[in-house]
Amino acid sequence: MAHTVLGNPLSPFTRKVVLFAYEMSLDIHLKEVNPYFPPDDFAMVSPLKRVPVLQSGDFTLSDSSAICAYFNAAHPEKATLVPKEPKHLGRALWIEEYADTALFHEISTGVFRPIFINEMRGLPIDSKTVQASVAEHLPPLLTYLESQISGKSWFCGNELSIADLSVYSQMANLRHSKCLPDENRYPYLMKNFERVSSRPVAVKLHEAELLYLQQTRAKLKGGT
Ligand SMILES: N[C@@H](CCC(=O)N[C@@H](CS)C(=O)NCC(=O)O)C(=O)O
Repeated sequence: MAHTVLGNPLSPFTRKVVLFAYEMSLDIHLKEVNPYFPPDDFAMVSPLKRVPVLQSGDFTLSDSSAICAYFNAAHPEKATLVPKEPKHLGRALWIEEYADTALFHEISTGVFRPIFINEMRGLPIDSKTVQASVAEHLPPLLTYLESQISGKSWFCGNELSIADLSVYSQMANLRHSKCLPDENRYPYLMKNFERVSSRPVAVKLHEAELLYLQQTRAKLKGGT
């Protein structure tokens, strides 16, 4: 069955769900919704008015973690991204939570919004906020993540999991902002980022995001 994901290409939570589905080779279609200017009836499908939202036939589900858990349970034959070993499972869900809360908050308020949301609103980049985030607020979070992957290729066990996809999905907005962390300071974390980035599904999605950014900027310039 084809799944429709309502979301935005630059939303890290949408990115997580799309990557998760692509890695599972699920048939999904992204339908663009801007959560800051949502359609009138959006609360009917997303009670918190957030993206992503999954629509599969008459089944609707909000929240990236819930959607990934659903995909995983609905397709047991392809369920490799959520570890089964109890400690790996616990750690994967913890790293996902850390990325979804602490990392999201800092990247969103400290970097992404001061650059891109300002740009969309015709405002100058808030470089002071970006600099403070990159120099002071992000490093402790990145240092923690580095400590969790140090000496390893993947966050949990010896394979790609939802933990890697969750961290990547947040950090991809640092790449769009040209603020990726220094690989000498966070060697294992940045190698993990590169490892996920180079997966065919991530390359495909990144190219689509760059195109989306280009088109959005062209529309802004054209005043449409
Ligand atoms: N816990 C949610 C968070 C989703 C979320 O915060 N999405 C943002 C976009 S990245 C959003 O829709 N924000 C709109 C708002 O907060 O009004 C998830 O994992 O899906």
